Amino acid sequence: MKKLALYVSSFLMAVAAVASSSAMICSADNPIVQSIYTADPAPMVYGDTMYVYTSHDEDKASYFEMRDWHCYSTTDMQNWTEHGAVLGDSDFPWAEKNTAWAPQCIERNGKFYMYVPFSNGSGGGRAIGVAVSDSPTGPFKDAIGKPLLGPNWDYIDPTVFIDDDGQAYLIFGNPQLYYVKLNEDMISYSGQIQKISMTTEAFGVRPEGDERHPTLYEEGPWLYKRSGLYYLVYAASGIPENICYSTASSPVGPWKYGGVIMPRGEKGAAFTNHPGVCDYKGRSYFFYHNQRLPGGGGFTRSVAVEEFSYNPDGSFPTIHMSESGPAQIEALNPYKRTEAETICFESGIETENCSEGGINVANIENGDYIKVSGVDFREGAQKFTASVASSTSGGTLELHLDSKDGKLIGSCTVDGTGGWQNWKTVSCDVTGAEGEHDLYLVFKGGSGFLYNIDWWKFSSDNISDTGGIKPDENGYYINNSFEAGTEGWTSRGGAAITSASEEKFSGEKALFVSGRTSSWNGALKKLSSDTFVPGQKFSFSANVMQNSGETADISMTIEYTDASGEVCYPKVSVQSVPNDEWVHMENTEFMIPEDARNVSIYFESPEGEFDFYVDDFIAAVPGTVTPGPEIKFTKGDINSDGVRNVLDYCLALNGLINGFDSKASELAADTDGDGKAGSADLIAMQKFLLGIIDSFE
Ligand code: FUB
Repeated sequence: MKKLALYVSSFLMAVAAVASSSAMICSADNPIVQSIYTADPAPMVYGDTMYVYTSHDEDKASYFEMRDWHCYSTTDMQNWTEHGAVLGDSDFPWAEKNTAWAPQCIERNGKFYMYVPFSNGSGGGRAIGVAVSDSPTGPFKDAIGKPLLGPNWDYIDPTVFIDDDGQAYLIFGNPQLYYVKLNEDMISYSGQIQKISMTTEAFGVRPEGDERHPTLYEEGPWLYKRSGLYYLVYAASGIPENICYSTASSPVGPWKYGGVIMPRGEKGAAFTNHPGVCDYKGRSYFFYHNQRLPGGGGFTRSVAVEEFSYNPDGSFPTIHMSESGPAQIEALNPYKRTEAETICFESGIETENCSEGGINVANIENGDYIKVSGVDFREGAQKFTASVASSTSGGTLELHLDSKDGKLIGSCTVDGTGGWQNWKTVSCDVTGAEGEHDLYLVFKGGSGFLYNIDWWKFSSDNISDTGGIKPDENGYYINNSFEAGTEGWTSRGGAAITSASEEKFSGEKALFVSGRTSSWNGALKKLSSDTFVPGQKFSFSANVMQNSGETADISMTIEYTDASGEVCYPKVSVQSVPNDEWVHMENTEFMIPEDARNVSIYFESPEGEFDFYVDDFIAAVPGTVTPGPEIKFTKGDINSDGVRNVLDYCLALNGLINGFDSKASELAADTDGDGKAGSADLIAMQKFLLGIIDSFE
């Protein structure tokens, strides 16, 4: 018990402070979990989702009373969905109970490996176990039935990292840091456990340092690589802890001390801290813990997160604890089923395992509420449906916008269902929910527990069950005429985007794209994956014109991020646009690639920086042909230069192989007028050029 005794004595002063701390009133969105106390965050991005694994401090704990690890996920960095306890001390028969400290999870070859520290059940100190699952949200199982590492009093806080060459490393320890090379199976290792050199160059000078702690390093290492540099971020400086970092050109050092990231003395800080660093959707996030929840203290901690940007030289900025957390990355779609345990902030509720699978919200009492941040009701919701259960006589579920006392948009009566896990759906009408708002589910009723909720969703006549737009009677999902504004189109690069009346194909206005300083500048619109589902085909079309004085190409292009994180730019349609003429561009069968995310469509001209106009942009079901200007063409004159010669033959041949530049070229190449250009048309062109025929009639 040497290590435990040391920990206890170091923490005595802090414990005294905890005991005297009073509950704080907390009404913000950080910490990210309010239903239980969480600590030691370990973020992991898998697919398009950010997961965070946490340890779990028991309510009213007076030491590290920790029995299980929980998992939460988000796709917007404000609303977190709880996945419950995914692994616990009862899953490791060899471990001493109630000693479940800081975890980390990593994916390899479709399996998820969680590394967790315990006290060894048969003595000798701490030990590190490994559990495995087929899913990031568990269930995880002890992979080897014994400690992977240990026992040894130093062995806590494993961080796991797989380098570009496939070698996996586990780094761990307090106060000495160790590393070991994991085998590809991730549940065994090769070679000896190595000590990392604890020099002050590597980890800074601890002013009041002793034999065991000559450097700032304390515990909680977090290893990763960014732009060829390895980072080790860790809790430092003794009690209370701050967060510092070191960098190296190899995953095991030699390390060079980098400085303090999160200082001591932050409002609501606990005497420990613990980092987790992760990039997600092009942004960087720093996870840590504090004691900011009501009832919080050194042993009742809470995980929080901040967004940050690295300095240009790759060093860390100073990061402070905030109550608001990061900006929401994207709005929540309320027309898709949302798990009730998807929460930005809540008051009073608990969660539990649901008989239908997953988790449900429970222990709801009068006045409790859940805040869901940034919900986009778009043109307006008409109905709300929720799956509820109640062993008592239920209550009312009120829907408010922007605050728990804000505008009431609907109120659902929940009756008893005969059991806390007897699920029934209830619905109510909704009025006045348009555009983007924070949604508050406010629970009202008598005394005691009222009802449980498993999931909820809104509906509208215009929106499909998957949350996408329903096509109108013409098959159109989007029909932008630009009469009333830019209709969701935004600037790409430095271009100015306005709804202007100087030129238009139909109506009074068109989208005017001006002020371009580069050929890739233009106009862009985001395509929601709820409607524009990857792997499905759509028809995209628009009318475009330019008056640069010359004929020039205008292109309609999709921009998306693929599964490997690369940004791709497939062309939907490219048209050669004569000066001062409206031209129709159309691709009636464009497939959005299966692995596409963050999909946008944009117009640009690869040939210059001239202004151009777009009118009647339509996105529709596949095969939809849309109206455009009458196309002028002469059979056999593929480049519309007024003469029919060998160049036209070459352009027709190229068009058949690689696709035509414009609809006019394609129509001109269809010399027999059978609706498609083909080899018979090429033969006819040869005959024409050889003088065997003198017309294509
Ligand atoms: O949560 C228990 C211990 O406290 C962790 O293992 C340390 O990193 C510190 O956060």
